[in-house]
Amino acid sequence: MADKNISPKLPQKFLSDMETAIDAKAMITTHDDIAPYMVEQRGRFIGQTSLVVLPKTTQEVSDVVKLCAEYNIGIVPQGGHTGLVSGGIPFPGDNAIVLSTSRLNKIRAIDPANNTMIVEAGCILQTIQEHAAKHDRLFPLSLGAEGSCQIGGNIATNAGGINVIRYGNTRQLILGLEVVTPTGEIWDGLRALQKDNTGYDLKQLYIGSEGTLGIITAAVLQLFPKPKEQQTAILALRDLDTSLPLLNLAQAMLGDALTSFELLPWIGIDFAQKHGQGVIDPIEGQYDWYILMEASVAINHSNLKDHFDNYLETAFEKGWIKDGVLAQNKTQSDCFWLLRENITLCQKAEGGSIKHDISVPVSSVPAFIKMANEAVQKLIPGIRPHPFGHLGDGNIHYNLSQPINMNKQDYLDRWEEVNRVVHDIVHSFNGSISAEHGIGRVKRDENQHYKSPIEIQLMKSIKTTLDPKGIMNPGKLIPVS
Ligand code: 2HG
Ligand code: ZN
Repeated sequence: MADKNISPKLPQKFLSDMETAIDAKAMITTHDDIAPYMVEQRGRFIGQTSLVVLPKTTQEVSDVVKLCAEYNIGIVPQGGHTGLVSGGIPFPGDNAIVLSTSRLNKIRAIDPANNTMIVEAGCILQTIQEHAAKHDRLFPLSLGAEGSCQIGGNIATNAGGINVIRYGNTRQLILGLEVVTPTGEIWDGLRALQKDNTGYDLKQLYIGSEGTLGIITAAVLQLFPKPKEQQTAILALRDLDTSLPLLNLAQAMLGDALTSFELLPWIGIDFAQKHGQGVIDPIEGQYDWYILMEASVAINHSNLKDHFDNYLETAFEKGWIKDGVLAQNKTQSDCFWLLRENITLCQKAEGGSIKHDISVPVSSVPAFIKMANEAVQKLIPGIRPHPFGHLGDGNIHYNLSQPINMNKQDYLDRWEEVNRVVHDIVHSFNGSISAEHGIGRVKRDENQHYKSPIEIQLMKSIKTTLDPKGIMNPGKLIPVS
């Protein structure tokens, strides 16, 4: 039942109609119970709403949306709440409710012969990976938050992760979608087809639309044969410039088997060792740059290890790497990935961190890093660049830890100014200011700044055509005035 914490902005009639549309138990209305849905990952913003609904079926989602459309109330879809751009919370003044997909969490079907699986939006990514594995299949989307992020959110944000070099972004892993439109209609596009050339590819419009065009309620996922053999290594680089020839050599000597090629800086390894739990740096000594790479094949007796050994030997001979460790077993490779995970997690422990999730052509990554490092040092002497991430995709998390003795808030107050300097450099490489985290609210204005007027205009016309009342995730991705 609605209680006194309901904001006066939500009409009483709307709330009682909502109770008819979905079970009252699926409505969260008290301040304390709403609070966890309002705190976003990075803790930069606190959302505000007086209602969170948790529908259990697509029909219930449709009923909720119809009601919101009738009363002109905004809807912010929220999945596992692991997003990094404040796309999943309503901002004060948005007059929006939150629709959590958490209870929409059935695996509807798996068809191993077709290499597909149909899942609902609220399924946890790791649950999906495990279910596919039970059927000797791989769902290759993999990222740090996989234990709690939901596939609906992954699709809505076109998530990337550590296997993109081999399998592509989420966009490449989806064959069909079920979507509730902003008028509450249900579009059943759950087709499990490899070929479907029947006009505009609507699913691709929804993928990456960050909840601004409708609510994804289910999806057909593309599965792959499960890898039978895997090799993981950490390499210490001679310098940043050798990262590119090393990548190209891996592509030449390991071919399609290459699944991850991640850049790690010493500062990240240092933070991870200082603040992480159970983190081990497998390489003795200290180098400025490292690569964590993995290769896998889906057949037995593939000689992958021999190919990998040859690769490492060649890299040594050329002088591109100074040291390298090949994981001897699964425990050791898990250890390498734990280090990688802690590079993400341990930035927090070193004070303020100004973030960028950029991409440039792979061949420009070293030049970008050098140019950006120089520019930010000039802007804030003592700033500690912490660039890491998916080098194989040209996607670097160009994060900047605060100078050691600077006040954290004074540093964070310079967020936009620093972003502009870094993004101008990204732009000069014809890169992207959001490679895999999306735009949300955090990068909305910055996105407008860099995209051409025609691109913005096309995006706006799509938004206003599909969501004329502007109720879907208001204020995110693209502002419509
Ligand atoms: C990763 O690759 C994530 O670990 C998070 O995308 C990156 O901390 C970040 O900015
Ligand atoms: Zn990443």
